[in-house]
Amino acid sequence: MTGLSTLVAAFWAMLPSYLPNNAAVLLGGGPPLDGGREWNGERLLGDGKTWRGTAGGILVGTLAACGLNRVADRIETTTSFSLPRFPLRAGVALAAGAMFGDVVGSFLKRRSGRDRGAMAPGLDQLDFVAGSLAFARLVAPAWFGRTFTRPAVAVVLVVTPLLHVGTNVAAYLLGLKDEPW
Ligand code: CTP
Ligand code: MG
Ligand code: K
Repeated sequence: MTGLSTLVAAFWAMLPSYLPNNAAVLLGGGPPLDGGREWNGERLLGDGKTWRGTAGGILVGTLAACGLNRVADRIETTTSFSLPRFPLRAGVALAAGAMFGDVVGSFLKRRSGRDRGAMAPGLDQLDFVAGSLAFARLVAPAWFGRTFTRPAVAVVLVVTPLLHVGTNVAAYLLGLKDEPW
Protein backbone atom coordinates (compact mmCIF):
# COMPACT_ATOMS: atom_id res chain seq x y z
CA MET A 1 0.00 0.00 0.00
CA THR A 2 1.24 3.47 -0.80
CA GLY A 3 1.32 6.14 1.88
CA LEU A 4 -1.78 7.81 0.46
CA SER A 5 -3.86 4.60 0.47
CA THR A 6 -2.83 3.92 4.08
CA LEU A 7 -3.95 7.42 4.99
CA VAL A 8 -7.26 7.16 3.14
CA ALA A 9 -8.04 3.67 4.52
CA ALA A 10 -7.21 4.74 8.11
CA PHE A 11 -9.34 7.89 7.78
CA TRP A 12 -12.21 5.83 6.35
CA ALA A 13 -11.97 3.30 9.18
CA MET A 14 -12.22 6.14 11.72
CA LEU A 15 -15.25 7.92 10.24
CA PRO A 16 -17.74 6.02 12.50
CA SER A 17 -15.61 7.30 15.38
CA TYR A 18 -15.31 10.93 14.18
CA LEU A 19 -18.97 11.53 13.32
CA PRO A 20 -20.53 10.79 16.76
CA ASN A 21 -18.78 13.77 18.39
CA ASN A 22 -20.08 16.16 15.77
CA ALA A 23 -23.53 14.59 15.89
CA ALA A 24 -23.58 14.98 19.68
CA VAL A 25 -22.90 18.72 19.32
CA LEU A 26 -25.86 19.04 16.93
CA LEU A 27 -28.26 16.67 18.71
CA GLY A 28 -27.19 17.21 22.34
CA GLY A 29 -29.21 18.88 25.06
CA GLY A 30 -31.71 17.83 27.69
CA PRO A 31 -31.06 15.69 30.75
CA PRO A 32 -27.38 15.02 31.52
CA LEU A 33 -26.03 11.45 31.79
CA ASP A 34 -24.97 12.02 35.39
CA GLY A 35 -28.44 13.23 36.43
CA GLY A 36 -26.78 16.24 38.07
CA ARG A 37 -24.92 14.07 40.56
CA GLU A 38 -21.69 15.30 42.14
CA TRP A 39 -18.60 13.59 43.47
CA ASN A 40 -16.21 15.36 45.85
CA GLY A 41 -17.92 18.68 45.20
CA GLU A 42 -17.66 18.48 41.39
CA ARG A 43 -20.14 17.14 38.88
CA LEU A 44 -19.59 13.51 37.96
CA LEU A 45 -19.59 14.36 34.20
CA GLY A 46 -21.29 17.73 33.79
CA ASP A 47 -24.07 19.18 31.63
CA GLY A 48 -22.04 18.68 28.43
CA LYS A 49 -22.71 14.91 28.38
CA THR A 50 -26.41 14.33 27.69
CA TRP A 51 -28.55 11.26 26.94
CA ARG A 52 -29.70 12.77 23.67
CA GLY A 53 -26.22 13.66 22.46
CA THR A 54 -24.81 10.27 23.45
CA ALA A 55 -27.61 8.19 21.91
CA GLY A 56 -27.66 10.40 18.81
CA GLY A 57 -23.89 10.10 18.42
CA ILE A 58 -23.94 6.30 18.68
CA LEU A 59 -26.81 6.09 16.19
CA VAL A 60 -25.19 8.43 13.67
CA GLY A 61 -21.82 6.64 13.89
CA THR A 62 -23.47 3.24 13.40
CA LEU A 63 -25.57 4.44 10.46
CA ALA A 64 -22.45 6.04 8.97
CA ALA A 65 -20.65 2.66 9.11
CA CYS A 66 -23.56 1.03 7.22
CA GLY A 67 -23.68 3.87 4.71
CA LEU A 68 -19.92 3.75 4.12
CA ASN A 69 -20.13 0.02 3.33
CA ARG A 70 -22.65 0.84 0.60
CA VAL A 71 -20.45 3.40 -1.15
CA ALA A 72 -17.10 1.63 -0.68
CA ASP A 73 -17.58 -0.67 -3.71
CA ARG A 74 -18.16 2.24 -6.03
CA ILE A 75 -15.14 4.17 -4.73
CA GLU A 76 -12.91 1.12 -5.11
CA THR A 77 -13.94 0.59 -8.73
CA THR A 78 -13.33 4.23 -9.66
CA THR A 79 -10.11 4.80 -7.68
CA SER A 80 -7.08 2.74 -6.66
CA PHE A 81 -7.96 2.90 -2.96
CA SER A 82 -8.70 -0.22 -0.97
CA LEU A 83 -11.21 0.54 1.78
CA PRO A 84 -12.14 -1.34 4.94
CA ARG A 85 -15.72 -2.64 5.38
CA PHE A 86 -17.50 -2.42 8.73
CA PRO A 87 -19.13 -5.52 10.20
CA LEU A 88 -22.12 -4.19 12.19
CA ARG A 89 -20.47 -4.92 15.54
CA ALA A 90 -17.35 -3.00 14.49
CA GLY A 91 -19.43 0.04 13.50
CA VAL A 92 -21.35 -0.03 16.77
CA ALA A 93 -18.11 -0.49 18.74
CA LEU A 94 -16.37 2.45 17.03
CA ALA A 95 -19.37 4.74 17.59
CA ALA A 96 -20.12 3.66 21.16
CA GLY A 97 -16.41 3.63 22.00
CA ALA A 98 -16.06 7.23 20.79
CA MET A 99 -18.91 8.38 23.03
CA PHE A 100 -17.56 6.33 25.94
CA GLY A 101 -14.05 7.75 25.56
CA ASP A 102 -15.49 11.28 25.46
CA VAL A 103 -17.46 10.58 28.66
CA VAL A 104 -14.34 9.24 30.40
CA GLY A 105 -12.54 12.39 29.23
CA SER A 106 -15.20 14.56 30.90
CA PHE A 107 -15.02 12.45 34.05
CA LEU A 108 -11.26 13.06 34.22
CA LYS A 109 -11.69 16.78 33.48
CA ARG A 110 -14.15 17.16 36.37
CA ARG A 111 -11.79 15.25 38.71
CA SER A 112 -9.02 17.72 37.82
CA GLY A 113 -11.35 20.64 38.64
CA ARG A 114 -11.96 21.76 35.03
CA ASP A 115 -15.47 23.09 34.45
CA ARG A 116 -17.67 22.05 31.56
CA GLY A 117 -16.16 23.26 28.29
CA ALA A 118 -12.69 23.83 29.76
CA MET A 119 -9.85 22.87 27.47
CA ALA A 120 -7.79 19.75 28.18
CA PRO A 121 -5.17 19.54 25.42
CA GLY A 122 -4.45 15.96 24.40
CA LEU A 123 -7.43 14.53 26.25
CA ASP A 124 -9.97 16.51 24.19
CA GLN A 125 -8.43 15.31 20.92
CA LEU A 126 -7.72 11.70 21.75
CA ASP A 127 -10.17 10.45 24.41
CA PHE A 128 -12.73 9.37 21.82
CA VAL A 129 -10.07 7.70 19.63
CA ALA A 130 -8.82 5.66 22.57
CA GLY A 131 -12.42 4.63 23.37
CA SER A 132 -13.16 3.68 19.76
CA LEU A 133 -10.02 1.62 19.26
CA ALA A 134 -10.41 -0.12 22.63
CA PHE A 135 -14.07 -1.05 22.00
CA ALA A 136 -13.39 -2.21 18.41
CA ARG A 137 -10.46 -4.33 19.53
CA LEU A 138 -12.58 -5.92 22.24
CA VAL A 139 -15.65 -6.58 20.10
CA ALA A 140 -14.08 -7.41 16.72
CA PRO A 141 -10.45 -8.44 17.35
CA ALA A 142 -9.76 -10.05 13.96
CA TRP A 143 -11.25 -7.12 12.05
CA PHE A 144 -9.37 -4.71 14.30
CA GLY A 145 -6.04 -6.42 13.64
CA ARG A 146 -6.59 -6.35 9.87
CA THR A 147 -7.81 -2.75 9.79
CA PHE A 148 -5.72 -0.98 12.40
CA THR A 149 -2.22 -2.07 11.50
CA ARG A 150 0.66 -0.15 13.08
CA PRO A 151 0.94 2.33 10.18
CA ALA A 152 -2.84 2.87 10.29
CA VAL A 153 -2.77 3.57 14.04
CA ALA A 154 0.13 5.97 13.50
CA VAL A 155 -1.90 7.83 10.86
CA VAL A 156 -4.91 7.97 13.19
CA LEU A 157 -2.86 9.39 16.08
CA VAL A 158 -1.47 12.18 13.88
CA VAL A 159 -4.51 12.98 11.73
CA THR A 160 -7.20 12.87 14.44
CA PRO A 161 -5.97 15.77 16.61
CA LEU A 162 -5.59 17.94 13.50
CA LEU A 163 -9.10 17.07 12.28
CA HIS A 164 -10.56 17.52 15.76
CA VAL A 165 -9.07 21.00 16.12
CA GLY A 166 -10.23 21.89 12.60
CA THR A 167 -13.84 20.71 12.99
CA ASN A 168 -14.19 22.32 16.41
CA VAL A 169 -12.94 25.69 15.19
CA ALA A 170 -15.38 25.39 12.26
CA ALA A 171 -18.27 24.46 14.60
CA TYR A 172 -17.38 27.44 16.82
CA LEU A 173 -17.28 29.85 13.88
CA LEU A 174 -20.66 28.49 12.71
CA GLY A 175 -22.07 29.21 16.18
CA LEU A 176 -22.75 25.51 16.89
CA LYS A 177 -20.27 25.23 19.75
CA ASP A 178 -19.50 27.55 22.68
CA GLU A 179 -15.72 27.03 22.56
CA PRO A 180 -13.34 26.54 19.62
CA TRP A 181 -11.96 23.24 21.10
N1 CTP B 1 -22.72 16.65 23.79
C1 CTP B 1 -23.77 15.91 24.36
N2 CTP B 1 -23.57 14.62 24.77
C2 CTP B 1 -22.35 14.05 24.64
C3 CTP B 1 -21.28 14.77 24.08
C4 CTP B 1 -21.50 16.08 23.67
O1 CTP B 1 -24.88 16.41 24.48
N3 CTP B 1 -22.19 12.76 25.03
C5 CTP B 1 -22.98 18.04 23.35
C6 CTP B 1 -23.12 18.99 24.53
O2 CTP B 1 -24.04 19.99 24.16
C7 CTP B 1 -21.71 19.56 24.65
C8 CTP B 1 -21.29 19.68 23.19
O3 CTP B 1 -21.89 18.52 22.56
O4 CTP B 1 -21.67 20.80 25.29
C9 CTP B 1 -19.80 19.71 22.97
O5 CTP B 1 -19.21 18.49 23.37
P1 CTP B 1 -17.89 18.48 24.27
O6 CTP B 1 -16.93 19.51 23.81
O7 CTP B 1 -17.44 17.06 24.32
O8 CTP B 1 -18.48 18.85 25.72
P2 CTP B 1 -18.16 20.09 26.68
O9 CTP B 1 -19.37 20.95 26.73
O10 CTP B 1 -16.87 20.73 26.31
O11 CTP B 1 -18.03 19.42 28.11
P3 CTP B 1 -16.73 18.74 28.77
O12 CTP B 1 -15.96 19.82 29.46
O13 CTP B 1 -17.32 17.76 29.73
O14 CTP B 1 -15.96 18.06 27.68
MG1 MG C 1 -15.48 20.65 24.86
K1 K D 1 -14.73 16.30 24.53
